[in-house]
Amino acid sequence: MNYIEISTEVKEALASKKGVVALESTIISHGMPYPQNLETALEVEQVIRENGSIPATIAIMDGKVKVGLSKDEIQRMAESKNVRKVSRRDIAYTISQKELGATTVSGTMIGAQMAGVKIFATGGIGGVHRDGENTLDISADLTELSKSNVGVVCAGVKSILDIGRTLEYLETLGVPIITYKSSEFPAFFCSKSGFTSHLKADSAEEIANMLQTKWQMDLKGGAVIANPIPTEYDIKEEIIGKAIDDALKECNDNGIKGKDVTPFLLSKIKEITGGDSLKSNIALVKNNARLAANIAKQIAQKED
Ligand code: PSU
Ligand code: MN
Repeated sequence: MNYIEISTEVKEALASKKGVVALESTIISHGMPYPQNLETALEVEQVIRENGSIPATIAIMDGKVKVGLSKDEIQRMAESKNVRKVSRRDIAYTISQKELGATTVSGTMIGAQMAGVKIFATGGIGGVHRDGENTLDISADLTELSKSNVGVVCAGVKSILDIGRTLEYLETLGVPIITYKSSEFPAFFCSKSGFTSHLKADSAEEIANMLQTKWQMDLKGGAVIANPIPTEYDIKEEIIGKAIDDALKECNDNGIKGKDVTPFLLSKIKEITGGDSLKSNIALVKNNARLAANIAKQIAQKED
């Protein structure tokens, strides 16, 4: 197929049954400010290597889905202005126009599936927005999780979203939600959300077993693998709750809509918390990369 380019390193890793972990590029282009976006993207790749797997950052460049960006390409994603935020609906347009595109969780899952990468690490997934029952603002990440066979390791769902409705929606779509070493679903900046996770796993191996069983049974789609933020980076609910409420109010007052909502809220919350939210965000992404690298290794070893 002409529309995908897999780096030599990633191709070799897949062929030699090494673990491979997909990484998204929206977190680089739209989720974090420069230069922390660049530093984090490179450090996260390093964490994956240290844990015995190979990173595959995914983006849309030069009319192709690129799987496994070079350092220069990551830098391009971190520095470029006007990068299109690409979810499933935007992929064909971005490729045919040869635009630069940063893939969201949904876009990255599609690239990973095309390349045969089964595990993906990120910070947080999109979900049902607050007031989503009226606006119908529900992230394409959720439907993608029911379509593409990729396990997504994340720190849960931010309370900028309606966590309860997000979990209900995932249940309707048949997407397993499995929390690592906790029976409570995490809320990104907080290790606890007040919502029970219907599944729990105590090791990377248990998670790998569940995913492989699902795919061997041809039960399509991925899974949410929720990894609570390390406790030392946990932000207190009263602090983050107020920051989120203020950011949401400003978002409404400014009439921000659609795909601009999530990046706007992330940057406002960073401003309101004086950068603490960004520190936590970076720590949790690395923590997710570590778990994802271990799951990817287990899956690769068990494949025949
Ligand atoms: N949540 C974060 N950081 C992010 C995103 C979500 O904490 O960078 C990004 C991811 O790429 C996710 C996307 O797939 O936002 C969801 O956007 P939307 O709500 O427009 O579907
Ligand atoms: Mn949306």
